[in-house]
Amino acid sequence: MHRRQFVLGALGAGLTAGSAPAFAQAGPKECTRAAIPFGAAIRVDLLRDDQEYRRAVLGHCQLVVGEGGLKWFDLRPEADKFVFDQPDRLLAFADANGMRMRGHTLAWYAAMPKWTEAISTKKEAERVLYEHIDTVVGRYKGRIPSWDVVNEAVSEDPTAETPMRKSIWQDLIGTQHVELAFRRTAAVDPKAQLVLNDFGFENPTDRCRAKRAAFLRLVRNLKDRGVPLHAIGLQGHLPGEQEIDKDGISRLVAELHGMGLSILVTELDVIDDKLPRDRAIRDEIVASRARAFLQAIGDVCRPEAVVTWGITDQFTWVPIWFRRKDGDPNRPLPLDANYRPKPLMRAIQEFTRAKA
Ligand code: 9MR
Repeated sequence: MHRRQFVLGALGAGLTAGSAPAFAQAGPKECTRAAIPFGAAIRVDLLRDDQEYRRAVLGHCQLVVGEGGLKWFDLRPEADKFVFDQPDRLLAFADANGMRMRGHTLAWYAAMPKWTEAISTKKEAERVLYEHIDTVVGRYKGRIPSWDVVNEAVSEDPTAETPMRKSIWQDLIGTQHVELAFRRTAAVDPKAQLVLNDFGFENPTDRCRAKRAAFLRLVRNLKDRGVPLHAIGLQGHLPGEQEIDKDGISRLVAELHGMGLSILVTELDVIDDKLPRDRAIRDEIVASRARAFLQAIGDVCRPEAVVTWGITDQFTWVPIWFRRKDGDPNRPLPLDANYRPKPLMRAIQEFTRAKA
């Protein structure tokens, strides 16, 4: 048997790799009971250089998103130069294997190239943002069906006076940059699903409560103004040591669903720097956090996709910021460093499979 079929068969996934998901623009009338597409953030060089990695992606994923590649500092090393090599290769891989690729991201505070620091007026910021959206979304029109148009626009610690995060866009254009980015993207690719993506919603803390409230205010305002916003990306970088606020998440999803928005889980992983060293115990806690988070969403309306931010513990952003003090490698993802499925993978499979 082909390894890919074997992996899928063994894990009993509801969807085969290669059955490409569609992305909704209008909000779901009914919440789906069908199998939910699973995907992961990809480092495209590894697809070429690491056969085990490639097989894992082929075996498990129905959709992919570049962990980098479409970020400004990758795409635009200089003001007048676009480098499409990484996203072109990832899209070719997705197309060749019947997967869908999501686009991440068009307007973000981070991963900006140095030259953008010289942008100093609202007019110039708008011009450069529009040029970016026209060029990038235009290039992939009809081929990248879902975009994280704006990423992490709301502050990590929002107050009534300062709900938005500092960024080149916020500083020069103001909160209106969100609306401008969505409208421009819709004008370039009217069929694409346009997503507002953010994190930090899921714990029973004042900070998360404030984040949910500020996020909802922004979304409501966008919807009231008729902005073409179709879905919300809940990233799901879950702090392993904290409980999931199931009511808080369910209420957030109910409000968003009530506004006709679809939900996607876009960057799931569990940050394990403060969890016990024992790997078996740690893996169970990681899985249980993800299960609680997914369940809190699914109890209201099952998400359109579940995407983890990487597929194997061997390649993850987590140690950049959350390296463990005891030196043991982080274990935030569904497959361990040797590509063996962990309890997190089983939790995701149970959640994503079709409901009777
Ligand atoms: O995992 C990504 C890492 O490789 C990049 O260096 C970093 C900066 O571009 O971004 C990381 O991905 C982030 C994502 O784009 C947005 N949400 C938080 C992710 C983890 O930091």
